[in-house]
Amino acid sequence: MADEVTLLDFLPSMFGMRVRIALAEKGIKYEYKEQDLFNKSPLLLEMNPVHKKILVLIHNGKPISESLIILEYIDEVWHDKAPLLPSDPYERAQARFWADFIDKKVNNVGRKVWFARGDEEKETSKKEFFEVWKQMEAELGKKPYFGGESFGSVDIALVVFSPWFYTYETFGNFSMEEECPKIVAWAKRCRENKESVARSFHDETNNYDYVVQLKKKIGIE
Ligand code: GS8
Repeated sequence: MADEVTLLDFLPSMFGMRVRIALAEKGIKYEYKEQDLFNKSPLLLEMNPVHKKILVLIHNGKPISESLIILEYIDEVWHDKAPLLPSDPYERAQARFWADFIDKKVNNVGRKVWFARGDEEKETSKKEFFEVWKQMEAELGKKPYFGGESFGSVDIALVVFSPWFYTYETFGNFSMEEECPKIVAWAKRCRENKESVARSFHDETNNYDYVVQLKKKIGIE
């Protein structure tokens, strides 16, 4: 039986982008169903009754949630094509450690930059933001990719934040290139060398507009 794969997704989502990249790396065809997060569909509520969030991968009728878990699921199910996680148990554990760090830290510090009010809060959010990104830069070191010579799961987990650099820079009034040049060069490398990244990279000004709208909706601006 051919695999039936459906994504309940939301185009600007970095979490959605992770899974779109992984599916493209593996060459898996899927049906894309854009979701309205302000008016959730009965299908989304049925498929992710716990968190009620995108994204959800539905594989042959069975739902899986949480982007990093989905990434590993994809790697395990389609293990014969383009491995995403290292096969060595220690390296696998390290890759999971960094993906977890990205989920716990990178997203949060970025949101703080978007939502910071007043000079003091803006300054603190910028400081926290670069503490985390410089940590990622140190982990990258001299390697071309977080996965070493090849693009892997940590690259996927992190590169999805790069279409948001423009939004971070605009709200934070700073330059990623000046503070983290190796990260900017790595993101460019991923986009230039990986069609899976280039194809799922969405318009940076749209992302900015999305955050402007979001701030209005939640009454921050
Ligand atoms: C995050 C999903 C998420 O935040 C993952 O898949 O990795 N840890 C999860 N989804 C957001 C949209 S992307 O910012 C969402 O669905 N929000 C709707 C809501 O919170 O009601």
